[in-house]
Amino acid sequence: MTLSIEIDSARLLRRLEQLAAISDCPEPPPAVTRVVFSETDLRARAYLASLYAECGLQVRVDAIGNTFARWQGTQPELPAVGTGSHTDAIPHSGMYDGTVGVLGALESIAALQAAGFRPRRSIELVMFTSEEPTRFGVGCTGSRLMSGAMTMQRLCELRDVVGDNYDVVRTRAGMCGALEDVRLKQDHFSAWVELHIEQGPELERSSTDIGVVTAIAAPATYEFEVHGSGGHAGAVLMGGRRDALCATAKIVLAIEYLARHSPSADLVATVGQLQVHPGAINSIPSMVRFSLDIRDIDVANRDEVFGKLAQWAQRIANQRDVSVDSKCLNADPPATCDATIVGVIQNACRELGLTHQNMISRAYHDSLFMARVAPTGMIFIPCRGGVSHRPDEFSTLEQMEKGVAALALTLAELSK
Ligand code: HGY
Ligand code: MN
Ligand code: MN
Repeated sequence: MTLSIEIDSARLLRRLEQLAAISDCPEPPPAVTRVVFSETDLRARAYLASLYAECGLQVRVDAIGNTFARWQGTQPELPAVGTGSHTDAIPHSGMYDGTVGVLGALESIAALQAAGFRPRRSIELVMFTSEEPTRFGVGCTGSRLMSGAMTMQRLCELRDVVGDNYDVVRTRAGMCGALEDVRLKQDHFSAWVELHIEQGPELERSSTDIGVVTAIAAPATYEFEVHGSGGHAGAVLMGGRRDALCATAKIVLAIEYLARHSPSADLVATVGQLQVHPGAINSIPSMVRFSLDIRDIDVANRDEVFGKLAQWAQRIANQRDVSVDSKCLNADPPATCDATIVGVIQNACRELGLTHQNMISRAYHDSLFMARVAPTGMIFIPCRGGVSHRPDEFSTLEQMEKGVAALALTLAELSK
């Protein structure tokens, strides 16, 4: 049966804008800040709950806030087809990252309902808790716990910037229930598909409508600490200093050098956070803590480059008579998308007359972990200039409409 899919993209945009207005960012939308378990995050969740009800979806929220909005199929006992993404947003970011995959999936479901489609397998729209690492230093805690990629013990070791542990923060935010119940049964989903903006320039460059993701890069996050001796900025002459910040500066440039000269062009390394102690104008830095986000589609190369940069860091520390330590927060393998799901997405594009190309995802997503519990695929839409994690992140209504339609036909095929 050829489904005639009508996407209400004006409603999608309206909802994206309403969600973007629920933000802690001092700048107005489209700049967005929405950190997990903040009061703003809870307001966004309440807004989304009102939308799920409009589609007649049955909603379940697990112990850490992963939200499952279910369109019951005619055979509800069968493993469901899953789709969705996240709505938390890093500080000063954009209004499309993650949200297109949640509100777009809602539009896909509404279009299928309007077209008279009845799924045999239930379709579950998932809004993951905490895809971004902003608060706890590790991303995708919702899908990690769901897929078993992270243990409850490890989750409860995570601390936020004020030192509160994850379990305390989630309980205070009103998330209740046993953490052990977050883990999905192995056959909970028969298939998983996430719609997301590309967060890169390839689709726009090749003027292609849809990116069919074949693999998701392997992310790793480390925390470095450099310790020197500090002291008075006026009294300690240059020769007698063990300046933690100057040593760190050399280490950060070494990281950039090694990433730029890596054998694999897919290797990327970023120092995004850096704290200086004591942080006084007239005191020599005695300790610097900084983050390292390092990724590659080739996990062996990622780990080899990390090993090299740890050696270089030690050498710089020795030369400067300071100490350097690093702690791994996460080091995940890449994920390969399921060939059958890739084929279903490609067929949906063909049926809709959409141009499409296979590609890898350099950003990570909850699908990186959902691939451990279900055959997984991702649908990318172009974003202007490839920009993301910035307020000027943007996709056109037409680009979103094509992505939502491709998702709708994909969900129909997987759930029929
Ligand atoms: O960092 C990422 O790749 C994702 O946007 N959280
Ligand atoms: Mn993001
Ligand atoms: Mn995202």
